[in-house]
Amino acid sequence: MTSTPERPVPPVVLAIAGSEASGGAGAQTDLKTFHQLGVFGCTALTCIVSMDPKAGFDHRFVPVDPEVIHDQIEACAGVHTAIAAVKIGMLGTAPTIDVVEAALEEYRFPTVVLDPVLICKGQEFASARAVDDALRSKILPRATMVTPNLFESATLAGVEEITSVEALKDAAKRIHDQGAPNVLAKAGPSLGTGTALDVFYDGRTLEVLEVPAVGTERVHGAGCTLAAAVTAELAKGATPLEAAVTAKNVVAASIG
Ligand code: PXL
Repeated sequence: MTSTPERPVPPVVLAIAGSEASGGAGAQTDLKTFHQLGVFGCTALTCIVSMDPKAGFDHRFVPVDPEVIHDQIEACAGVHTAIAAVKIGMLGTAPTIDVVEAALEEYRFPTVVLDPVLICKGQEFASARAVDDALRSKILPRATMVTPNLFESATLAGVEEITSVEALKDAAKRIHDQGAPNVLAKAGPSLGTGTALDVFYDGRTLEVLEVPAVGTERVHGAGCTLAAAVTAELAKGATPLEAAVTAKNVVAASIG
């Protein structure tokens, strides 16, 4: 691709994420969001999720062979001369976390956004303590920005549950102290504030970001869209706080 003033080459971003077959979350959502925000997306699939309509839409989860995950990242890094930012979504197993950690070490991508997916649509899919710990110790410190939801914030911060804005602020600080320079701890509509509320913390600035809530339900794929939008905006040169603000507006517009 050649860059011209009329047709500048878009930044390339990589989603290391799971496939969610129905297209409502995961890598499929990431690619749509990347395209919407004018960046070029490529993917390394970590797992295949097929929700089961016969069993309350439970998540049937099949991990991709770690070597194949490695090969996909290698292909993306080889084909594209520069990957401006990486979004990490569902990993789910210890061997997947290990191979992604090794790739982050090898390729030293300049910006890494971690959506620490431990739960989808109310269903905890990776309850194994070892997986939580591996994500916290091996991937979190390599992230430029992390975007946990309430449950994931509680897990990463090591607290029982988060039921107030003050507790969410505290959790964001604890997660920052574990090595993630920018934290966007998401409550969405779940704290009953009548808004979609998230807390941003970068070690100095603590901002409560709110937009009018669209309904009171948690929305499947909203977290993926938010993290993908943050990744796209960072790739285009936004600051982490600017990226968070834009991403919240993108999610609100996509739900409303
Ligand atoms: O929304 C979290 C999520 C992320 N990635 C994949 C998913 C889900 C939830 O269903 O299936 C692949």
